[in-house]
Amino acid sequence: MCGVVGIAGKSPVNQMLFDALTMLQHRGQDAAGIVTCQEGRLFLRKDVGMVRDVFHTRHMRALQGNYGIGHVRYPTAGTSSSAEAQPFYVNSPYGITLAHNGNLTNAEEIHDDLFKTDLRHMNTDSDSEVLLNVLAHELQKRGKLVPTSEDIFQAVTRVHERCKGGYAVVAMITGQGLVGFRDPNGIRPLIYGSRETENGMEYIIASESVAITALGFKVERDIEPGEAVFIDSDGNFFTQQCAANPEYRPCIFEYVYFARPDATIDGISVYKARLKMGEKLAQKILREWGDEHDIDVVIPIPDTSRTSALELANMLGVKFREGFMKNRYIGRTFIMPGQQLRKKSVRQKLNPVELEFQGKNVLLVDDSIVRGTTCNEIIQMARDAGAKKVFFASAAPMVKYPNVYGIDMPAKSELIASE
Ligand code: PIN
Repeated sequence: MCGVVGIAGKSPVNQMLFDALTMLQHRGQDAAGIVTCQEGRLFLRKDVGMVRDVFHTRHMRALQGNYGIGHVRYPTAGTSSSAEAQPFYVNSPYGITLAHNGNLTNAEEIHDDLFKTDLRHMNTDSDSEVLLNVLAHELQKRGKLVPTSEDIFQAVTRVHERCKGGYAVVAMITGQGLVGFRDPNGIRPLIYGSRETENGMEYIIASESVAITALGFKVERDIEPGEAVFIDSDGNFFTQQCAANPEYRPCIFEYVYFARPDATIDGISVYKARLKMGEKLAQKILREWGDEHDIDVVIPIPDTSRTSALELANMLGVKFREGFMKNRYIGRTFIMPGQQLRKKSVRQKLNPVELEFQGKNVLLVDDSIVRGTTCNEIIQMARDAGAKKVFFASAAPMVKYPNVYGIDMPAKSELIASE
């Protein structure tokens, strides 16, 4: 998963983009990048690392201009180099830069087409570079010196026809404007906001509403599945539905653990969704075990599951206790590649408060169970801390099939619920 942001401003956007990426840091801690545009010149800084480590004062100073886009990346197979950090750039037509969150499921096929029929070279294995080249090719075909909003929307329509999968995209067309669009199923989130300044209206497009509100912009609304928005270089705002058959099919993992709880996606509060997951889980426990259950205490696996575990405990009328303390200086475990590393990092990340376990029947709640490896480790930790019985529950439903739309997930055979 990744985080994207784009700002069409009336004053320099470097600090705003930095702040927005910091608000989206939870979506990817592997690499970060910003590109800005001033008088037809692009200024780019991207590298592996967290936002605060990638952008030093000298980089920030160099990121000049009132328009720009940014990206935070989380690692998936084959993306660990700084060359694959985003935004990506293609020089023709106009000079286009693009930041993408999601995953194309037909990237290989398009990659071949782009070379054979469109004679386009790609320098990485990233599907985002494929997406950028499709957009560039479709804009080029229109052959305009200055593209109109109609040209841009037509090009996005062609992107929807050619690209399959999940994508939320922000792109900057040098000297022409800022574009944002979402796949026809709205799999990945994208939302925009605005604010009035003394120089005129400014616009922001971002993966999550938190990046909009924290910067003092007003949330306008989510970009619809298949819709594109375009803000031209004068700050005029255009929008159009570009998909033939848009159909809303969002990714549940945004609500389960990906997005920040204070975000609202497609009108649904992530926090509220997590409370509801806790409520559903409580109903299931009561349905299957009745009031006779012997749970003494509900303990969340921090951080994401807290909201669900709290509501679950309330509904069961059982104590909610913080039994695991988290080392906040260690990154999110699911973004760490390799089983061994993941296992080690669980022990480094979570430490039990023993008195909450000693002699008790504990119900541990995580946001989801994917491979089931970290929960084994956590169950062992609870036993070692002196728990009498350990129950383990997942706030999310069983994960039976891999998610191919941009969530880092193992093959079906590695999913504990696959059988
Ligand atoms: C927690 C994210 N969450 C923790 C991701 C582990 C499943 N795992 C999915 C649980 S947080 S496993 O957002 O990083 O805080 O079942 O694959 O072992």
